Amino acid sequence: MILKEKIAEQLPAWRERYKALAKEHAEVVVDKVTVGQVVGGMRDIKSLVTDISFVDPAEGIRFRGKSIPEVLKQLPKARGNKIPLVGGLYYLLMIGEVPTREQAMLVEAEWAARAEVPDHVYKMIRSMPKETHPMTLLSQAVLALQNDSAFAKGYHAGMKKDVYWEAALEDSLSLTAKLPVIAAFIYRFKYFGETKKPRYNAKLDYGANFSKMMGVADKKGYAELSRLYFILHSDHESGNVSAHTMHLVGSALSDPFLSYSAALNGLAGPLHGLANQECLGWLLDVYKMFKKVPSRDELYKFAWDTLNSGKVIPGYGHAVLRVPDPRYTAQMKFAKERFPQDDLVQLADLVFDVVPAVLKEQGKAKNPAPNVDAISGTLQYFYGVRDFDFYTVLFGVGRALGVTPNYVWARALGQPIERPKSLSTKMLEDIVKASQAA
Ligand code: CMX
Repeated sequence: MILKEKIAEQLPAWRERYKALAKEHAEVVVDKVTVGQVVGGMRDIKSLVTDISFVDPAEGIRFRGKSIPEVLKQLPKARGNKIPLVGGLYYLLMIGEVPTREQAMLVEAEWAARAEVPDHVYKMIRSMPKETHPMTLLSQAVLALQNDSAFAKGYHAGMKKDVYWEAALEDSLSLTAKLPVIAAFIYRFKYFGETKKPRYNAKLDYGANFSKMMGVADKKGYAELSRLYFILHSDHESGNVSAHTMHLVGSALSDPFLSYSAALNGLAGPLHGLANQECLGWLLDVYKMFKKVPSRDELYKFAWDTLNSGKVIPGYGHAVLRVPDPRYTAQMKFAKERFPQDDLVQLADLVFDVVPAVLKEQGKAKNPAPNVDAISGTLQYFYGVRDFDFYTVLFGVGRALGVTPNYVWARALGQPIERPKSLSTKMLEDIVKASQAA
């Protein structure tokens, strides 16, 4: 299998580098940690290692060193498409090289071979109460896949540590292959009452399959959007809640299914992945209130009313980024190239003009610029996917593409169980007193 061969080729050199850091340079100081960071969500503490992606506060995400525009330009595309194959992105994240079209297609074929979802997963979803949140269904479905985990089986059969990554890769391919099928089933089942299993067509790529299984009207347009969406949502370093959860749970040698189900539960939080359902809700509230795209002054007042009522403006701000998120920019470009006249796209554009100024005036948000969620729901809405609570499920399909390469490499490099140290409030106060006395 292409990914296995390529990782095996690279592994000895990576292991040497990693071992040297752990054994020979363990005492070198990386950073200092302040009280503000300890009580402030560990913001910016440099304590995770990943070579898959890096978020530059002034530039945004780079996947294996490549910016979003570079990724979208350089990764191979299927004939007649403008957005790259998702299989190419997975290859890039796993291997660190831009694949040929043929290599990307080999990854697509690995997915097609593993896309069948066991019956008990469908049964489990069908048996849940109708009002269950789709993220709950997705997370449960991933857990339900766990009994087939090659990693769990291998571990209990005495698998050697230096081949953990091979079983992790097998599970990662199986998980990422099944996620779009499960997501599409949840969509058709929850909102349309359909119970039949979606069928993955080995002749179509990941994006086209997802579009077909979702049953949207414009299959070609939605396939392009799906490719873009999954690529953009794949990875954002290791410190965000979903990626960090995957890393943390995986560090206990929980298999990729157990770890990703946990990650999805973090993604379901309103300050993380759930924000994309709230963003579109806010835009639609604006639109309903004015019954059209409002004037700048009207929008300015609406934004202030939101802040004055104690709410945040969803889709704006970021824990790390200090510029407009390039994932926002790429999606806005997609919308403007394809449906610039759409009222919600125009409204989202106006929000981009008005809201950063409002947030600056308010003076709280460190970054008044849009993040990935400020536009992603608008694009789904255009193609007829209008059940907001489903949007985080889409994020859940995409995020697996980034966190599973991290999982595979964490096992390949033998990363240890994570265990930061805790302090009591009194201990922190004593540290403050001692620093004041000094
Ligand atoms: N609207 C109103 N206030 C905002 C704001 C926004 N969009 N963004 C930040 N602020 C406020 C914070 O609530 C905080 O206020 P308090 O001091 O009263 O608690 C203050 O500005 C400072 O926050 P920050 O350091 O700039 O931002 P954080 O790192 O604490 O939080 C985020 C980042 C994304 C949670 C925050 O900007 C937010 O709530 N944005 C809206 C929700 C959203 O879009 N989430 C999607 C995140 C995307 C992702 O997960 O990838």
